[in-house]
Amino acid sequence: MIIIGELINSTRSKVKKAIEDKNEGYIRKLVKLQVEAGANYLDVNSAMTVKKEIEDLKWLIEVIQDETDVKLAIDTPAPEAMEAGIKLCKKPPLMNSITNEGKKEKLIKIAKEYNTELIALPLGSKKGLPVNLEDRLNEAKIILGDLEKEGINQDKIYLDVLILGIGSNPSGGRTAIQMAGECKKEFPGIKIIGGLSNISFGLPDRKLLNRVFLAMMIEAGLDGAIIDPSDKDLMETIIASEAITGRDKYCKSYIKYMRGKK
Ligand code: THG
Repeated sequence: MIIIGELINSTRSKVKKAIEDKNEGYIRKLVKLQVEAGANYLDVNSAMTVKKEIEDLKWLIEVIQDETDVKLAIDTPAPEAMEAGIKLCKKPPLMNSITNEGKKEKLIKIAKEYNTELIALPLGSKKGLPVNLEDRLNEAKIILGDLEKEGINQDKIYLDVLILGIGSNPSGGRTAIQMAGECKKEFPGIKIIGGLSNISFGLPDRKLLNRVFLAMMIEAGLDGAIIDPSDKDLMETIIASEAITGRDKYCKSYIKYMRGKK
């Protein structure tokens, strides 16, 4: 499973405050925590400080890269911020994300220019979020079609299934699970990912919901997840799910992990 650490996000109030206070120590702590827990990418988002998004994003990227070589995922819908961020990255980052909204062309141009990986988020060709499976698959086909037309290699593309909170969207869980299964079949060369913690917005015991959902998504075919890697129960759920679904052949990783714990 490809792990994208979600903790450095300005929608989290402590992170927003750390950005405002230029509290490097707090950001460095979040970097270490996620890298030591096994993150393959670190998501970076400063969009909550809208007016200063670019300036804050640059500051975050400098602080993070001073602490780790792990690749970044730049989490912004704004092409200007995306490009400014990419320019600072020592390794080509993962663009998070490109949708079917108006900024698509600009963002695809940036992806080509800097040869980055990218997350395609299936929404935006029509008003409102694609709540049902059919609309969501349609959005995915449109964006993947455009990326192909532009000559972007499949191995650069991560398709996000779009995960909506079950607190406000009763079908959010099942639609995401079905979407993962369908996309795995329809777009076999493309990695399927999702922002797992979205599922539990506003609900109690979020970690329980997150890890049960993650187990189901792994069975459906998920290749990567935007999660909090410092949640040990969640990481163990991944290891167990990979063993159960046969991705971890003869449970080698599972056994190694459990031996290491003793
Ligand atoms: N797909 C893609 N990118 C994404 C998402 C996605 N980026 C953002 C998000 N979804 C994934 N990251 C988070 C980060 C934080 C939370 C959830 C997902 C979260 N935050 C608390 C909340 O909103 O309740 C913050 C509380 C606080 O500290 O103030 O749950 O789906 N491509």
